[in-house]
Amino acid sequence: MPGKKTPRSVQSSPQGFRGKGGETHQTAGGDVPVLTTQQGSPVSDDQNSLRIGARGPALLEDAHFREKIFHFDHERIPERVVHARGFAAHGFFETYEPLTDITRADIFARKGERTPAFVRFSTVAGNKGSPDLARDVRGFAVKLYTQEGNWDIVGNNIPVFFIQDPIKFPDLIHAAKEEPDRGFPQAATAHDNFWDFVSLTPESTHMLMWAMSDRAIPRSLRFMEGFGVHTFRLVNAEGRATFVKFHWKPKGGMQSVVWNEAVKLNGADADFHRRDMWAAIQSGDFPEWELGLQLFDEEFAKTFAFDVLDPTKLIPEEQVPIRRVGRLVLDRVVDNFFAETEQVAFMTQNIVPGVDFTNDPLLQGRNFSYLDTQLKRLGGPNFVHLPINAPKCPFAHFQQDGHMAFHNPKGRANYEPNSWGGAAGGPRESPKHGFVTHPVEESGAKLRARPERFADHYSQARQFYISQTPVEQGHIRDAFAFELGKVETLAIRLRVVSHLLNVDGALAAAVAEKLGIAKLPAAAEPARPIRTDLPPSSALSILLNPPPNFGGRKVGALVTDGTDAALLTALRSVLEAEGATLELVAPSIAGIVASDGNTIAAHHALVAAPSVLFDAVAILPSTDGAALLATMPAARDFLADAVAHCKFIGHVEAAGTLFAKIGVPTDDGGFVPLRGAADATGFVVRCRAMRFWDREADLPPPRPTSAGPTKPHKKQA
Ligand code: HDD
Repeated sequence: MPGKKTPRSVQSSPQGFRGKGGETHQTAGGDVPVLTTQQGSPVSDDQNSLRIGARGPALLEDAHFREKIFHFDHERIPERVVHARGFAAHGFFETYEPLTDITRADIFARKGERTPAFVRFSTVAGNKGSPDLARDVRGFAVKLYTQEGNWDIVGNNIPVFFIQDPIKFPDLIHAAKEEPDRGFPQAATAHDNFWDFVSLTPESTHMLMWAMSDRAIPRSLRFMEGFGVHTFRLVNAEGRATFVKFHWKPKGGMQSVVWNEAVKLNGADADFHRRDMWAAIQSGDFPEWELGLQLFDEEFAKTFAFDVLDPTKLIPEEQVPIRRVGRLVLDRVVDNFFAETEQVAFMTQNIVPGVDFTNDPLLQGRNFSYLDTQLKRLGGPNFVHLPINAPKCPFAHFQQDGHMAFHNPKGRANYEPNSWGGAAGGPRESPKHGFVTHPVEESGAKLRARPERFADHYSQARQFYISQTPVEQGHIRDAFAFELGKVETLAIRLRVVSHLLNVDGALAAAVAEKLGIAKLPAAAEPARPIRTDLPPSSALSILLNPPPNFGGRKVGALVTDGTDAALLTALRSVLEAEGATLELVAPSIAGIVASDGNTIAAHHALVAAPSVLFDAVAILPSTDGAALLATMPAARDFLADAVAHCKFIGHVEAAGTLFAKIGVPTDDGGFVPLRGAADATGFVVRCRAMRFWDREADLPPPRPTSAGPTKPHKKQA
């Protein structure tokens, strides 16, 4: 007899494995279904493969083992070549008012109509397992399952892009991702190849300003804007076209972290953004954005200072105001990450009647690229048969067969025209309802060239910079210094500074100083005169557009045995009323015994919950608790980081000994005394400002906005 068998463990089987009526074959006991092979054959032993004798050779006839390992070996599909790391959720788009005067798009036809949506957020450069808080552009891809087909707005959280021509996309991405000889750095542009490429590509300058700004380190995917980037067209039933740029405006306002915080968050919780999104949706605090349209006509396009087909330029909101036309709400997490988030196939070419492209060369190139990538990743031409990619409206065509064909038409007609007549003849084209390309007149020579008006690479970079608050400008300066500090080749660092000189002289000088560059290089030769008359646009700043309140944010309360129970209750209820949450961080995960003798469970053990996880902190120990915390290095880090990251710090008097021991000066306005339950409201009101920026030490004095780019220095020999 072979050796004793290990006990059989039977897992619940997904619905797809059940019999026709949803009933299971047999049950292993209770309601637990019997484990089967993919072919449905019941399995008796899933612990031991088939062999001759307990110590003998394995047998090839073990079909269950073969199938199980075969399937496992093929579980991975290629990750996206860019935007590999992502997180997605379901929701809906709700139309505020009919827009039939502007577009015949069905989604905008009826007030209050809800269209199912699926949104995937991503970073660009990192691999699938990279951390969430990499300094990077965030993808913001929206699939709208409209009644007239799927419409994908495949955008980013930055309204411009690095390059103007799609032929440079492989170069850009090669340069940004890990260097090919060493395979690092991952999910980071702070390396020579990236800065070499972008410094040789001056059209990147505007986007670099955004990428080095706090936009590239959002606090939450919920608190960032989204942009369609390109100029598109909306076309109404009469065939009249209007240019449009798409914007997603977060209802919870914009918010970012600081770089030092991002670095620490990546260690504390590499899944910070996905966990945040998951938790918000699961708690019913549904993330929401409004769709904004910037609508303009040919006349505006002709008079605008830049070419509206140039994806390295934006149109300031002050020049073309944003009209809010609906809201996007994410209210359901996925059932299965692979089936939905990994297999979703966004494609810029997915547009619907009433929407059309423009000649933006980058957009045209993207329209070509996205179909290719789906074929590679999803393995065949039938990826639209996957539930996440399939339209939710009726569809009918004569495309057939191919790998994994799920929707197979019945009947004889698989071509047209045919003479089978009626329903037997299958679908027919509809000149009335079908998509009609806007009939733009085009003429010209075949050539490889860029429009002259694309050549101003610095004016809007400068406009972006002067639109930032001094705090934000300081962050941009530090980000350039950090990234270039990782660049080993001096010539590359100097080349970047030579471009910054065309953006803002003080910025270039500050970055150069931080890099120890004693003599500024000559400014790069601009291809077009740099405009210094573009006024600041407050819409470009995060801090000039503060969130409406502290809703959706989180306070971490450092508590110990003896913590004031009444204060804790008051704080929790004020935060709840604000739409925010309170999480308790205690010396041990077992929790605390509060001042009223009740045991309260902790959300986190102090060692596992640095203050970077929270938007603000409350230091609420008892006197004895403060003495205990003073002995704990994690408490010191908790507090020191909260101070360094300019967070509001509510505190009881007993926390004073802890502050003194740790050496934290508490006299700035970011420390809010909590003398009792009555002070809870005041603390939360202060938190609405999100950060106490005055604490940031070496801010440069606010500069007049009229400061122009530094004159080109004499060329060095
Ligand atoms: Fe792209 C993915 C956004 C330029 C080629 N892109 C991808 C995703 C987003 C963007 C959000 C991830 C979609 C998802 O979540 O699955 N891409 C942009 C934006 C661009 C841009 C806003 C400039 C305005 N992309 C761009 C160019 C090309 C591509 C110029 C090629 C010529 N992008 C791709 C791709 C990807 C992709 C290789 C990789 C995975 C995928 O498509 O599905 O085809």
